[in-house]
Amino acid sequence: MKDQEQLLKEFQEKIDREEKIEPKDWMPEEYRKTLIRQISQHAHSEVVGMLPEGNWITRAPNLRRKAILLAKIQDEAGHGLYLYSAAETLGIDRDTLIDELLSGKAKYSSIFNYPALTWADMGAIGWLVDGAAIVNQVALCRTSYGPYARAMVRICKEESFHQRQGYEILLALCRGNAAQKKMAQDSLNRWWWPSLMMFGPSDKNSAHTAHSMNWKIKRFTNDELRQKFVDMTVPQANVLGIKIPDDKLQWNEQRGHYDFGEINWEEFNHVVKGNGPCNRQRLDDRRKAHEEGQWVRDAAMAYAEKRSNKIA
Ligand code: BYC
Repeated sequence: MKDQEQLLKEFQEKIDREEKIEPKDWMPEEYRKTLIRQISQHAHSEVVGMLPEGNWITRAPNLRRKAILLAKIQDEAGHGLYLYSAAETLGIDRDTLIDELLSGKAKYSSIFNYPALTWADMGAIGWLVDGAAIVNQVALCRTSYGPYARAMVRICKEESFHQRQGYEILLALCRGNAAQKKMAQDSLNRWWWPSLMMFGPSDKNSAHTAHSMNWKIKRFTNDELRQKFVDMTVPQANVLGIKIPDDKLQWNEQRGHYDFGEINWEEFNHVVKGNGPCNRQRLDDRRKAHEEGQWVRDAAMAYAEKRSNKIA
């Protein structure tokens, strides 16, 4: 029988060789816990992330926009399901994860605690929020845990369509009349900073980054990904002809990156602690949806039992 030290050594060597860790492989308890935490927070973000856009289905400006928005929101539900399944392979059941979300114990992305006030926000969410999600998730396609990495590959394909549909909404508004362009600008003003916060605390304040990088759960730090997002997004804002609300934003020739202003970390902490503009509403809506969906779960269970009796 191998001792703990030997198991740990072999585990790290496997990760360093870029081999995937699979559900039945030996893994340190901390690795399992970190993954359950991150994957479940990610799954909750996908599910809660349906809410701000869901509010706009009945108010989409035309049938085409409505069909696209519906499809996008359904995709987010699917992403939540892949991710809950990936978390379940680590030995935790879905009911426990959902209870943790509904009781307010589990975190989900801060971004979904901001309100979607205008149609332009559907554009900004697609462009900036899905854009930030892609930057983070493309890196996660190479995460060390097999089921999470495979879920990410599929999610990224859909996410890039989401990002483009958001950008296209804003492009239409920016090519429209003055009021439409103003609406697009206002939306960028409100979503820019919360989008940068999606990448988490700065590296010096990030509790989990060092461990997660060592285990290759995360492939880039929070600040590295945030910088990638800024560098990618500034030229896109220029094409739209709207201004990113940051006076410190400027190209730094020496670094080969954009410099940008300081994030309001007080606001970030406030939102993460449950005190953002929509935290309470989001959880109330999720609880209501869960209660109202009880009959669907009961029906599915009754059907599954009936089928298994027949097979037996
Ligand atoms: N909001 O040590 P850190 C989407 C927490 S949605 C809230 O850096 P880590 C989409 C963090 O959890 C995008 N909490 O942590 C859906 C930790 O708390 P605990 C969701 C945050 O894990 C629909 C503490 O702060 N994407 O795609 O190393 C429509 C310390 O942070 C946030 C993912 O979840 C935040 N923004 O790094 C459109 C991606 N940031 O657990 C789009 C997967 C940090 O100690 N997740 N916290 O209580 C990750 O990549 C990492 O978990 C993070 C944080 C980069 C988010």
